[in-house]
Amino acid sequence: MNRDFSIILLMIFSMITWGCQDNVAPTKEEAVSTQKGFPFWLPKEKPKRILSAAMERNYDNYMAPRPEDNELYSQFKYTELKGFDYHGGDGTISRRDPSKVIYENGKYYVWYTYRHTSTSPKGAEKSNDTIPSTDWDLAEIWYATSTDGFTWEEQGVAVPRPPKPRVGWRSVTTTDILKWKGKYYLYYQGFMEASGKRGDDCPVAVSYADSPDGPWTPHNEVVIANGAEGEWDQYSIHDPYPIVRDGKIWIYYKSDADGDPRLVRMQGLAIADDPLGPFEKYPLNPVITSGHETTLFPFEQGVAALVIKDGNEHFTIQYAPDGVNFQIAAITSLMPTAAGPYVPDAFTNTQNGRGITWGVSHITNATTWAQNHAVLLRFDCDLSLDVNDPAMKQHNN
Ligand code: AAL
Repeated sequence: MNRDFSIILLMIFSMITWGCQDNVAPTKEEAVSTQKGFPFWLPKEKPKRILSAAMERNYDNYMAPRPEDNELYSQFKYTELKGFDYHGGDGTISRRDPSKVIYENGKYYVWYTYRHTSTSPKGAEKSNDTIPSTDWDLAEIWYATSTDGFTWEEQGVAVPRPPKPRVGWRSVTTTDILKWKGKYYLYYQGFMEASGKRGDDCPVAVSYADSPDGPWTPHNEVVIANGAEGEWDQYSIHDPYPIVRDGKIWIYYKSDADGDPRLVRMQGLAIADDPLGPFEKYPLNPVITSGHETTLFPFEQGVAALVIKDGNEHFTIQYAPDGVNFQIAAITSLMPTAAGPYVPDAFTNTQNGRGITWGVSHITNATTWAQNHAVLLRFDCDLSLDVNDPAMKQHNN
């Protein structure tokens, strides 16, 4: 090897070594002691130095400073479900607003709003006894079962529209399931008028059964009523979503402005000792200022919420250690609409919620404001604390 070549090799080696040394992370003490600019990596713990507002927020507002370490951050994957017919997508059949998925009798169950009408929705003006105003008008609650969460067998009606003037005679929609002391309860919106003609100002009704296959007995009484005039939930109680917490039934719900420009969609909570009520509304309602349909699940000692479209904090995942004081834990995108997750510990009164990895959501074909029809989809995500936990693993695919 000639001398010049050896010198070049030595220079290259020194440059590499120098570069490596430069990339060695300083200790925490070194990072704290220097105020000369932020290190290029993101320390897990908030540095004890003056931070910009954005960096302060990055440590204070989320569950971890990097989404990769944030257990409440996830992206979402969608898969078409097998087993549902939509009549060529002509808008005469719709399935939307699925419940949580539960696992009983060796299979998964999901309930949803099912509309099968002679025409697609035509808006409030043109609606009548057989023509729906919106996608969720003239609907019933149907259910389906599956052994793998991808291929479903539609089982038929669970809750039909009751005769007029009972609650829900015009439409029963947007249901969710509770299992309590061996019995099953479906909570749903009971329309007394077509959607679009103030029928959306509806309260919550409930039916109960000894088996998830029914038969379902309607309670025939409003179980969560609209708020008094001027209250945030005066117009509607939508998207009832029960979980069991502190030994009681906690139902989160959405209220809607229904055209009142002073109001926005927000989410509140009502709590009862008995599934048929009385439900007491939480005094600090609303507890979530954003989002559309409600989707929540026990997470560690608290409750996590998928907060999708609508409101300043849309497309966030939020967490409340006490189930009521929610903070933004993560910001994400393409979140599942009207998600009904598989929540193994929704009714176990857990103080150590394990999270979710999949569920059923819907997607709408919004050709007009009235919406042509909606389709159920499977979503997968990683919002689970431990996918290897036997309770999660048992039924996860
Ligand atoms: C949904 C839900 C409620 C509304 C309508 C049908 O996605 O928020 O159910 O009433 O839209």
